[in-house]
Amino acid sequence: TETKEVANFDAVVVGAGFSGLYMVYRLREAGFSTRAYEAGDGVGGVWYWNRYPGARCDIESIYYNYTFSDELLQEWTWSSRYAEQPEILSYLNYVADKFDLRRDIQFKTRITAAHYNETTNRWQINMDDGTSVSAKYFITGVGCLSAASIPTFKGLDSFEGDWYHAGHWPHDKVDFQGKRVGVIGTGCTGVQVIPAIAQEADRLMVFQRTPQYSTPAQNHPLDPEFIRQTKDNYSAIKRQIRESFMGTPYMPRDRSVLDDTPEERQRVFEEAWEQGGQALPFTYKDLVFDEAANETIADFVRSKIREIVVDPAVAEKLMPKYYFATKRPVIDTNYFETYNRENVTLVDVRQAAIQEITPKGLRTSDMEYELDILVFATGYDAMTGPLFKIDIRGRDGAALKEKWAEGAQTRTYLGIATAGFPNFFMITGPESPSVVTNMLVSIEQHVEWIADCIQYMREHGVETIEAKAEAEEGWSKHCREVADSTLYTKTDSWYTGANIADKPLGFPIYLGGVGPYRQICNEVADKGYEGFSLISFSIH
Ligand code: NA7
Repeated sequence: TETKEVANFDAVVVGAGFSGLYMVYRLREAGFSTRAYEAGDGVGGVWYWNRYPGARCDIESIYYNYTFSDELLQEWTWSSRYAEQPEILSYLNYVADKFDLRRDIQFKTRITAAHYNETTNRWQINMDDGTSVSAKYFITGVGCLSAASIPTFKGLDSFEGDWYHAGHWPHDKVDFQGKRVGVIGTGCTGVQVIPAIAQEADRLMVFQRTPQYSTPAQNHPLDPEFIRQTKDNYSAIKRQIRESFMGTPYMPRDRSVLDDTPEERQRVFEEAWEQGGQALPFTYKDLVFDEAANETIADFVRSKIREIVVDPAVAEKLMPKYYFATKRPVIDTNYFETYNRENVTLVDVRQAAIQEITPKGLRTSDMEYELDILVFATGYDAMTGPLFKIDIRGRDGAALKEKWAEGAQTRTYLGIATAGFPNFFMITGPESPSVVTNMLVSIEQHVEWIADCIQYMREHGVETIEAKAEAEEGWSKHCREVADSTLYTKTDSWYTGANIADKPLGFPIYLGGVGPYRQICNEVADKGYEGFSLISFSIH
């Protein structure tokens, strides 16, 4: 189809979630013409789309917000320890209003392609409405978990009931009353949606393939005194979370689990269980490095599941076997308790696999289950998935997708840039620490680093910046080495790409922590963007 070029910008940003909104703000403040394109009809990104019942953040709300504006920090107050999706979405709308961001965002428009033009040194960006714009900088804020994965089950088209993927939930409330509901998947999403649906539906069938470790969120309303203290001390807290491993003020205790007696361990684990949230993985320093250390905590969680779940046969089906915390640790409210409800059935689809979706429901190799509603909590094509939905082409028309298909899953420099793609920046890209951390800390750091870089280029008359092939090779190798020193790479998950058929396996996440990572990025910038080629205007 013919495209019509309508405008030129300094920068085009993909998405109006946490990343895109802040990128627009920073670039506008710095005086660059910027336009963000967003497929949804409102701001929020994943928090706009994930409206399923029970959707909640797994990072404590008080640290899951922007920190760039003191005024904003003081004005906004979260209601509970872990914020629910509607509250997070209200926050994002509040931010968009406060900083008048919507005027630089075009909603209901999806970017379909971005091609680098080597003659003009500009990006040509095409939209799904047939229009096209050009920009000097192309910046993606597409999120890491925004490309929904729906397994290709035979017969889904024939299903006579309603079906939804959790990440594309309808805006109108789904009514589960009196319905027979099936949920496929017991990852973080399944663990949140299952207890919520169980309270409403007539019957709930959970189709579980891999049992999950999940520990109590111990969610509660926030105490006004705690809020006041936190707000009063936010600059110190901010420093702490920026220097931390995970982007929260918590650090793993500097002690090996194997140095404690079994009784002492039990006491420490119990205490962390009561504290809830992400306390358990932080009880000892070696839990994700050493198999024997990991087994102690894995055993503890399994014993808790046996305690909670009344029917021993159901409890046995729920026993997780992978290394604890080598998938993103899941926290819940009444997840295992839900299996004690009379209206809930756990179906082990590892033992009898799902064969097809039928007009009336779902058939496993040994049974047919009649369903009115089917919910896919089947996850995402993480990290690269959202980028690959756009046809991104750099020098010589080379596609990003093809570049990253060769041998390794990804190759980036710092998770921000990739060789062959000048003036292209990824916010929370593959091989950055983002997805294993508090995304907000990673997002702010990336946005600020990118905005500073673009300002540096303006000040120094630099036309293009591009990662050097050897720099990205070094970074990808470093990421892999750090990952290989842990147990993470020994578990199949969306981290490794094992959850998506035909996806090359890898480990495209930097596990060195947000603090050390920030230092590395700052050093690169301080050395005049070491590892990048900077090409200036040539005046003849
Ligand atoms: P996850 O963590 O990838 O979980 C997806 C779940 O769906 C998981 O239990 C999968 O089982 C299951 N699944 C996927 N495909 C199938 C098929 N074909 N049959 C049966 N079961 C299947 O995604 P979430 O959305 O829960 O969470 C993603 C992240 O979002 C989360 O970590 C937070 O950071 C936010 P499997 O384990 O593959 O056997």
